[in-house]
Amino acid sequence: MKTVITYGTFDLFHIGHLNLLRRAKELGDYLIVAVSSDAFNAIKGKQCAIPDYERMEIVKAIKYVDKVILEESWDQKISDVQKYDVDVFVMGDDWKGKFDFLKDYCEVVYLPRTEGISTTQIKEEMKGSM
Ligand code: C2G
Repeated sequence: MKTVITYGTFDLFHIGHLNLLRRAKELGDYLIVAVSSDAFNAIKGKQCAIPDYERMEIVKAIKYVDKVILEESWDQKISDVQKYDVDVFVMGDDWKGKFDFLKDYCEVVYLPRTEGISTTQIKEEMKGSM
């Protein structure tokens, strides 16, 4: 069984997130998604519209996703890859190169982002329409 892992905030879940998860699952048989906790997002400088336990539930409901874990720090990836015997680490290519240190532990794949959609853009558009 080929295990794939990816990490993200997945706030205001949108088609860019879905495209990423679908393509990540196509790279293996079992997809683990680490969803950033609210506390970790504060470290990332991200203010989420949706709390972490709801973002986890939404990601859990996606048919491509087999397991959801919490992402609580930048430093958990190596231990996650070892703990879950991960074969492939996947991220959107806005992160290209940032996680190449994982190449010592698993395959590292950066997938093209979905153009024209982002959580920030959704928030801006919502603000504009109020
Ligand atoms: N994504 C995408 N296309 C978009 C928007 C996002 O492919 N239009 C991808 C991102 O590249 C990422 C995933 O969807 O792989 C989740 O995006 P975010 O929720 O914005 O994740 P981020 O805040 O970048 O957190 O340790 C890694 C971080 O937790 C990543």
